[in-house]
Amino acid sequence: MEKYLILVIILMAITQSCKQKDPLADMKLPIDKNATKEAILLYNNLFKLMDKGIMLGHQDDLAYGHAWYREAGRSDVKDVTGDYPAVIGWELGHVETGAEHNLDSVYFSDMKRYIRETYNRGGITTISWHGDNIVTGGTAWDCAQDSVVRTVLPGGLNHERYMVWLDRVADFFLDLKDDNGNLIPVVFRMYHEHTGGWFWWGNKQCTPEEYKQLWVMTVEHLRDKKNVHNLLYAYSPAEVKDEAEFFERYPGDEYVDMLGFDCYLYGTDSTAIAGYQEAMDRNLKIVIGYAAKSGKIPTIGETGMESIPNPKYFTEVVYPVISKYKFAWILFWRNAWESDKPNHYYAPFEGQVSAPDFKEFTDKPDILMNEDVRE
Ligand code: BMA
Repeated sequence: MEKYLILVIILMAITQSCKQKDPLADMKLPIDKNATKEAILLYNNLFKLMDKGIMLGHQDDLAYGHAWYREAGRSDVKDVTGDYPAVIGWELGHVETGAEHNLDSVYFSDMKRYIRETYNRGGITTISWHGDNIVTGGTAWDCAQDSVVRTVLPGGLNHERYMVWLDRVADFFLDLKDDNGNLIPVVFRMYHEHTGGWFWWGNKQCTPEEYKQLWVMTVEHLRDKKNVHNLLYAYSPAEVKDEAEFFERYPGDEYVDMLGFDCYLYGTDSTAIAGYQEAMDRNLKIVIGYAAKSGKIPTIGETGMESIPNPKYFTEVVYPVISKYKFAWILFWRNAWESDKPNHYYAPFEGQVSAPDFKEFTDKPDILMNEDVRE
């Protein structure tokens, strides 16, 4: 009897330790049911972090800043605040053509290294893609035609060639390895701002059905054909007027992990500010409302004010709106190198008029920087 009891206790202990060994058992799964362990952890961590605050993101943060290019360890955000952003955005445009660097002169080999550095520091990577127009060979903004999307869909004239482009995109993701050789999980925010008409995948360039097919085809190609399992997929239209517009081209819950929108402040007067705050508020409500219903993660895909002439933009324009909500991150657009585009920056650098305000903004307990999300 005693022996039997001991055996039962040992068995119970083994069962318990097996349970403890599988941290993924109770976790939510992203749309990719074969997602890597690291992608599942990232996905679940994003839900958890929303209780802690809103992560600060910055595009191209480690590659260059307003007054520098390719300096190891440097970041305009870090220069001003003492810490890196929690989220760093990168841009894939031109990877599809096999180029060595993207359309903003960031080498893909450097980008992979920056992504690894970010991952090692506990930060998060999100990736956009201004892919070229495959029909004309022009840029993503070459959108005079209304047939590009149609021709890359199955059966279309450019379908096979476009699959080669997607293969190159897949190869990039499959080459994101950590120090142990495991794939680094990242967010892919593809075919963004499609509710506007300025990209070849925009709302004047294809029908809602064609856009949805483009999205589904891309997910299925990367995930199912190329076995890319380290991605979360983010849907991020330009700011919309209402839910109907947000969802007119939505590919469906089975194809999207995160919901966001892009929204910029143009102008310095009070009418422009009020309009921006109203648009941010309206879009946050739509995204957060639907994310709660469908189990998705809400974000702000892109925002900012070019050149930040308003010295209180961060604490008085942005913060009062965003602090009312819980969502994963707010990403400010890139700080172009001054000899390239001198006025094109969205986070301050040292000495810039909004730098003290940005520091105050990032010091708020509910705005999360890299150190705040490090495990
Ligand atoms: C745009 C601008 C461009 C840039 C593109 C892709 O919004 O910043 O200068 O080439 O994004 O990063």
